[in-house]
Amino acid sequence: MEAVSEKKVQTASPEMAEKFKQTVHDAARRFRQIPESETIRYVSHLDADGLSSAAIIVRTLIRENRKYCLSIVPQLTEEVAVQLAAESYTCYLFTDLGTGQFGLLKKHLSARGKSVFILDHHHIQDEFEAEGMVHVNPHLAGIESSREISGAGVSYLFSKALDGKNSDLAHIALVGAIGDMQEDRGFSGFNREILEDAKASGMIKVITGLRLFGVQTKPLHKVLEYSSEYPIPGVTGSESAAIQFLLQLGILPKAGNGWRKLTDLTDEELVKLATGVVMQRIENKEPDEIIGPVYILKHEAEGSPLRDAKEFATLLNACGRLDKASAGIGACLGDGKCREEALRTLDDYKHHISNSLTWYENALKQKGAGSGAIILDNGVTIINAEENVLPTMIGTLASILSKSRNFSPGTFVLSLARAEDNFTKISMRLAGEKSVKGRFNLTEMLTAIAERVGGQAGGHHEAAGALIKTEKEEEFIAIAREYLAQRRIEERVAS
Ligand SMILES: [Mn+2]
Repeated sequence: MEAVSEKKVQTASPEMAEKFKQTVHDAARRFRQIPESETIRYVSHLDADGLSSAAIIVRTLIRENRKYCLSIVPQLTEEVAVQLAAESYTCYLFTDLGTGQFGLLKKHLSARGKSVFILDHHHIQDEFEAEGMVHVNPHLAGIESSREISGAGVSYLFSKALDGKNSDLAHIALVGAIGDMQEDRGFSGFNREILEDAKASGMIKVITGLRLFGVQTKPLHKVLEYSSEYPIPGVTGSESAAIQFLLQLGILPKAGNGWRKLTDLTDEELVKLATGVVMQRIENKEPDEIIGPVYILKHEAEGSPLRDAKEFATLLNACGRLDKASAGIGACLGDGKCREEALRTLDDYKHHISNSLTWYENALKQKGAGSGAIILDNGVTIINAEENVLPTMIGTLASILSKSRNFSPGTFVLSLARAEDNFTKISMRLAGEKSVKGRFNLTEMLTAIAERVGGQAGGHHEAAGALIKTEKEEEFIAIAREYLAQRRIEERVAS
């Protein structure tokens, strides 16, 4: 198994790509004009993409002999912008955020004579250009696809424009893109170009195999049991069925006293397994979509969660959400101590996930449908976890639930949890296949709802987040129920 199937994907026209690259090079040119004596005030986003961006930029700044001061934030709120403005720095750099807060940065930083660099890929807002502000974003060149480049990808192109030697950081940009769910059985657009750089620098190896999560770390039968992205009928969801399935294929799930991992299988067994899995999925529309490219970080140890780029992205997510951002950044850059801490954080993260799922199941059982904590309308689920789930984990909970079989395709999943300073964090996802998801722009929808209670939203087509005042929760929920019910009616009429 070697060749990776090329997928037909919508990509930017050569003119758009050229235009975007020009803005990257202009940004690098203007960045070089900053005197070396200046300390760069650098802010990045807390998710896997934001931390990957930070790893790339930190390494770049060190190589450029630049002093910097880094903060990782979950959201770039007005409070954060005000705090930053009060600091004595004159040059600010933002990655994987800033586009959605362009107006805020203009008002608080640029208006005070500070120079601002934004390297981002989120949707542009009404305000996107100003004197003294350097704004790099593919959308500004008309590139609308959310799969072509991540925040880390934009950071990487900027880094490479500063110095070609930085092409050895390309693999980190791919981890960021995977974290932002841009990989879909292959990369497209700039991401594909970045993949070529990563292969050329020897950091990444692409193999064709079963696209199962946890192959480096979990026992094989567990990996099959938990294959929720590509379910295997009669196998996924049951540990005993997974073991039985392996035995039927003539693959021993155990070696001695220990469970075997996918990485322990012989080539012959791998073929048997791949064939068996595809046959088991034969009723599915695309039974073989479970086979595709797998990205191996060659310099990481076999059996480590850091070796599979997808697992690495999860590890970064864990670090960001559990306040260990610097461990995640260090792990990207190969620091031993950071690696260990990041791996411990990944274990903690798994506990947090299982705790929040337990909370959800109990809340469902105890109070039933229609209670304050969980509202199950037709096609709309609203979960208000209040203080029971960390605000940084509420998006993960919504994602997991939206992928579970308990929600019919097209169900909107909204989850709320209390954050600091009387704010409530909201996450929005949509259950169902990609084809269902393509019909809605969740960020647009959540923005419409949140703005009616004075809140702020951002994100992507398929995953959106918002922040509102906690006192507005009830009002928000009422508006959301009405708005989403209406959208479902319109959708039914249109389709
Ligand atoms: Mn991003």
